[in-house]
Amino acid sequence: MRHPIGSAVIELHQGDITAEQVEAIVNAANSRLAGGGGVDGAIHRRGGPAIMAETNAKYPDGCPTGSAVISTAGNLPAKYVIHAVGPVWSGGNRNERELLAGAIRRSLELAVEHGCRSVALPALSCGAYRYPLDQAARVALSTAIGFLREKGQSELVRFVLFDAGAYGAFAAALEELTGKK
Ligand code: AR6
Repeated sequence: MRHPIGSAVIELHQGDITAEQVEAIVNAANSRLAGGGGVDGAIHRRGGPAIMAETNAKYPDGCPTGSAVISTAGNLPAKYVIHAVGPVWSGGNRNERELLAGAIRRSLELAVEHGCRSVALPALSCGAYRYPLDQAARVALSTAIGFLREKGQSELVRFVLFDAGAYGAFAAALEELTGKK
């Protein structure tokens, strides 16, 4: 699924984010940048030790929840990995929405600051961190749409969803937000 926003495009793909041929891929990291399972595990496994070596050296204090930092992509096809730290879902009254939007916005800013014209993001916070998919999809997509409308650059923002359930939730949210079937 594809939706133009000015001269930019938002795309939804189902698949494994580590295989994406884009300039930057976003990792679903934790605030210690310590590695883990899910997207994080797959990125470090396929990207190799260069990624962790760089984040340890550059960001010894980790990255706050709601923000992101950037590193090499090691052996992955992308040029950069952007390590975004989404919130753990704890019912919706702990600023989860703002923190998720912040992590996504900072990721998109870092991509632009590093000259990337294409970036792929996973469904941040929707795995181990248990953010409800439908709500996360609306937050993620409205943040990306808002960013692209403001920045107005020709860019590709691709959400890469691992399974049909996540793809369906993002597709429904994109239709709802853009008023398009
Ligand atoms: N490509 C695309 N999406 C994937 C992939 C993949 N290879 N693998 C899983 N997903 P998660 P979080 C989906 O748990 O919730 C880690 O331990 C998955 O189905 O990766 O932000 C970190 O170290 C789900 O929809 O990230 C942190 O401690 C989505 O990606 C913590 O988990 C996000 O799931 C972060 O948790």
